[in-house]
Formats: sequence, structure tokens, C-alpha cells
Amino acid sequence: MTETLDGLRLSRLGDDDLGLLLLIRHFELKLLELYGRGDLNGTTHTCLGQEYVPVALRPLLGESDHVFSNHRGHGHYLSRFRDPHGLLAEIMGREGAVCGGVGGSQHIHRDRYLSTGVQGESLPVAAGVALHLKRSEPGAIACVHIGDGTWGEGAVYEALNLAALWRLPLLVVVENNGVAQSTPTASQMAGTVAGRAAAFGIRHHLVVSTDVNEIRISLEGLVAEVREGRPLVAEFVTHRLGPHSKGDDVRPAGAVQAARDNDWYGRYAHDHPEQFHRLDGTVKAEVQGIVDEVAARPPSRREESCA
Ligand SMILES: Cc1ncc(C[n+]2csc(CCOP(=O)(O)OP(=O)(O)O)c2C)c(N)n1
Ligand SMILES: [Mg+2]
Repeated sequence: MTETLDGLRLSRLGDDDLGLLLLIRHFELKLLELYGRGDLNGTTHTCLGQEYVPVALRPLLGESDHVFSNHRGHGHYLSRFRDPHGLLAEIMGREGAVCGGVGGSQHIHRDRYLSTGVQGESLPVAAGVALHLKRSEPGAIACVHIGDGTWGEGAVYEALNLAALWRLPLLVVVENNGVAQSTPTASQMAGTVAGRAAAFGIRHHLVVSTDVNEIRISLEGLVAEVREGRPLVAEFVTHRLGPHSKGDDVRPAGAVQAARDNDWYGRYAHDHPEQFHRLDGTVKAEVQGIVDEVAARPPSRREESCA
């Protein structure tokens, strides 16, 4: 066993939160299974192991806030809309697809939610939206998810510069899973995320816990300050449980084992067995039902397109 992220017992969640975590987990596992069978085309990047990040943020964000997601965005979408049917239909190209089946796994637009597969693209856009919100809807924020590898994109720094200069209500959520595709973070990043945020005078908050309740408490006050124009970089030290995309995991066995040891799923099952087992099987069956239902739909039509 490698050392766990915090080594502590996970606190008990409400059924609603645990149900959402499990929905994302089983949705992602099912996608890999469908791709493996050749039932899906294109590509996908699952958020296995990182599901707790958007679930923890969920009550801290409101409907007037914008969320900008990245290539690993299914958990972000499901946390915002709890709409597995629309997302699966989008990925499968079936009727009822949230963007008419033209966006697929990575390019989704719906009610103040936008994802992109292009690394670093979203941060300048989010900064622009944050400026708009500051002027016309004070109190609302733009929240943008990026990975550790995305700190290699110059656009990130242009956006941070403006966020600091113009005191933008911008929350940058960094999901630092220690790897970018196949490159370990330590091999490509000089210094730290914290140091880079500090260079712009932007506050940085490190989250090492996978405990949803604990994360919410630690971020609540900071996110409230983002609403007043104090940008924040919230860096989650997390683990990518699955491959980068599908079947392309080249990490050493130790790194994969560390991800498994820190996985909230097994830890929560251990810490709260009754609640976990009551919900886990139900949610898994629910996801299978969604797959069966969506797969039987006719193909999506482009005219349905994005909201
Ligand atoms: C501009 C650009 N360059 C390269 C890629 C190919 N690509 C997709 S994901 C990825 C790695 C991203 O790493 P990170 O930001 O750490 O996110 P993670 O995949 O670990 O969640 C790369 C290189 C891309 N999508 N966009
Ligand atoms: Mg990464």
C-alpha cells in the first residue's frame, strides 16, 4: 500500500452526493466498456478517480455562474445538470443529444456551461466572461477546470494576468493528477502551480483531501471572495484512475497503484459500507438502463444542436 492522500476516514455524505459520485463513476466505466466493444466512435477521456472535484464544488456554484470544462469533462457536466441521458446521447450520436451529436464527449454547450478539448483555450474565454459578469451581473463567477499539463499553454498566463489586473471573479480549478497524457508533471513543470499563481498576485489554495464535505468547508469562504473580484487558483492534488483516453496507460505500476489506493470509491465503501452498498448497485443498474434506452434511440439530427 502506498500512502493515501489524507489517510483519514472519509466523512459521511448525503445520499444525493454519494449518488452523484456513483453516477459519474458508473457512467465513465460504462463508456470505457462501450468503446472497448466498438459500440462508440471517436474518443473520450474519463474522469475516473477525479469525480469528487465537481461534486464538492457543486453547492458552491449557482445557476448564474459559468462553468468552463475541458477534455475530461463528463463529471463536470453531470454535476451541473445531472443529465446522463443527454450526455450519453451526445456521445453516442442519438436523439436527445445535448448538442445534436456534433459536440461529442469534449465539446458541449448548454446554459452557461462550455467544454473544449483544446488545452488552454477556455481560460482566456473564462476571463472574458468573468469581466462581463463583473460589469453586468456582479456576484456571479466564471469557474474553469484545467489540468496540470495545461500550464504549458501561454494563454493561461495571459488570462491570469488580466484576472489579477482587472480583479475578475474567476475561479481556476486545477485538477493536478500528476500527469499529462503520458508525461509526468515533474518532467514538464518548472516550479509549482502555487508559485505561478503567486507571480501574478493571485491567491492559491491547495486541496489534498478527497473528502467532499471537508473540501466544501475549506473552499466556501474563498469562493465567496471570488464573487467580490478576488480571483483564486484552487489546486486539487488528485489521481487519474484510468488511462489518459482509452487503453493508453503507460504509467509505471506504482503510479497506477497510488491512484487505486487513493480512490474515494474503495475508501468510501470501506468507511460507510451500508450506505455505499445500498446505493452502488442501484446506480450501476440505473446506468445500464440508461445505456439500453439511449442506444435504442434513432440517430441524432444536427438541427437539434446546442442550446
Ligand atoms: C492545444 C492542445 N495540445 C495538445 C492536446 C492533446 N492533449 C489532450 S489532453 C492532453 C494532456 C492534458 O494534460 P492535463 O492538462 O494534465 O489534463 P489531464 O489529461 O491530466 O486531465 C493533451 C496533450 C490538446 N487537446 N490541445
Ligand atoms: Mg494532468
